[in-house]
Amino acid sequence: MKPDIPAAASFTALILACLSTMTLADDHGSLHLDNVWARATPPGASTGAGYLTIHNHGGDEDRLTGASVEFAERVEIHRSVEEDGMARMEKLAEGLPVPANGMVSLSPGGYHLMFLELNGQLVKGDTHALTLKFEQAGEQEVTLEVRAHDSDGDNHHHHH
Ligand SMILES: [Cu+2]
Repeated sequence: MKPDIPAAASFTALILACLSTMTLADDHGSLHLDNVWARATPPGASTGAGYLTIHNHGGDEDRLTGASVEFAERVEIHRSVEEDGMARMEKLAEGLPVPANGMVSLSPGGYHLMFLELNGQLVKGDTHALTLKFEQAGEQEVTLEVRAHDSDGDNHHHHH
């Protein structure tokens, strides 16, 4: 009689159960990406802006380090700042931190994705793939929706 065999088997089963639970919970890493949109651009525009909300349900800080799209040559992470009454933008060379158990919003007047050297116009109602690069979560692909130029992005806010 070997009483430790059933014990070992149930221990293995327990480990597998834990692993599969973790895999389900970790579907998109610890990140939840929400309200992903870009402003429609006028004909001939060479740049555009994109926005989203990044929720981090994990206990570790992550960092948005870059992004790519098919409709522009380059994507930079920018912040709008006001200095001496003048609005200007600065590039976040170190990326954008996403706090543990927290969130960060990219929205008009603040942080945004800057699409540079557009290959075509961003037309209201169109959707495009957006690949975001995170230090911890790696590459995450989401769908970006083009909204009216004056959209404030709140119309489609999604609660979870
Ligand atoms: Cu910008």
